[in-house]
Parts: sequence; C-alpha cells; structure tokens
Amino acid sequence: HEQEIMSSEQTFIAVKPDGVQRGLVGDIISRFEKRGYKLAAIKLVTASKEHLEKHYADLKEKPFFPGLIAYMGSGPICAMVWEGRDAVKTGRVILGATNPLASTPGTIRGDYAIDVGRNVCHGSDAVESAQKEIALWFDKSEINTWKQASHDWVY
Ligand code: RTP
Repeated sequence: HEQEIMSSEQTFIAVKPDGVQRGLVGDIISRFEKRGYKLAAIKLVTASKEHLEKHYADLKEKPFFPGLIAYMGSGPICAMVWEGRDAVKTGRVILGATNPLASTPGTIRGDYAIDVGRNVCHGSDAVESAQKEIALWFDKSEINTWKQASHDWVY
C-alpha cells in the first residue's frame, strides 16, 4: 500500500470567519484527524478583498458574490491543507452539502449551519482546484512533508 499513500491527494479546507467566531476550529480539525487525514499546513489569515476575489473568481458573476466577499473578509479564516486518500471528494463529504438545509446530520454543515451564506467551512471541489487553492493560500515553504506514525493503522 506504500504506492497508494505516496500518491495520496491534498485538499484545501478552510474554516470560514463564522466558524472561527463560533469556536468550531477545533471540532473541524478533529473530524479530519479522526477520519485519518494528515494535516500538511495550517494558519489563521484575515484575507484581503483581492485575495478573496481570486479565490472565488469562478463566482464573480453571481448575485451573491459581493456579500460572499464581505462575509469571507469579515474576520480571520483558518486555512488548512489536509492530505490522504481521496481527500478532495471525501473532504467535501465531511463538510456536507453547500446549502446547510440540504446537509446530512453528521456532516459539519449538517451539524452546525442553517444558512448558505454562513456555512462555516470551505473545501476544494476538484483535484485541480485544490492545487490552485493551495498555491493561492500557502507558500510552498508552509506545506509540511511528514510521516504519520499511525499510517499503517489507517491504510
Ligand atoms: P465552498 O467553495 O465554500 O466550499 O462552497 P461550494 O463550492 O460548495 O459552493 P459554491 O457554489 O462554490 O459557493 C461558494 C460559497 O458561496 C456561498 N454561497 N452563497 N445563494 C447564496 O447566497 C450562496 N450560494 C453560495 C456559500 O458560502 C458557498 O459556500
């Protein structure tokens, strides 16, 4: 299984300003840790408007875009890179559906949110966007390569 671990994916996960304010950072980290994912990078950032406009470039025509940028810039965000098998897709499952009213209980949004405009967390939606987002939010020097002692117990 060495090969599979070596080729394991990275995803960009963020606790949005409402999640940080509500004290949910620890719980969100804990869910990824307990599932078996490995933390490769983490920092608290208050993002600039320009940075957020790059992050959400695909949504710039949406009517909710200005509100989304204001919300995301309203306080610090906990930015993270999580690594492990199928991290992008499974990361989205751990977060739950974008609209919390449709999120399954047991997911982060399904447990903690009721409003799409205050949905607590972000996760990359594809391997390609994960790579772009990781490069946007982190310098290469901030990404840690380390061996998880529990790997053999996870895989
Ligand atoms: P995210 O990037 O935050 O993980 O969310 P997503 O891919 O699941 O959803 P996306 O469609 O890319 O939307 C990004 C974020 O915009 C906010 N949003 N508000 N109708 C609305 O008011 C509305 N729709 C989306 C949400 O915060 C969503 O996570």
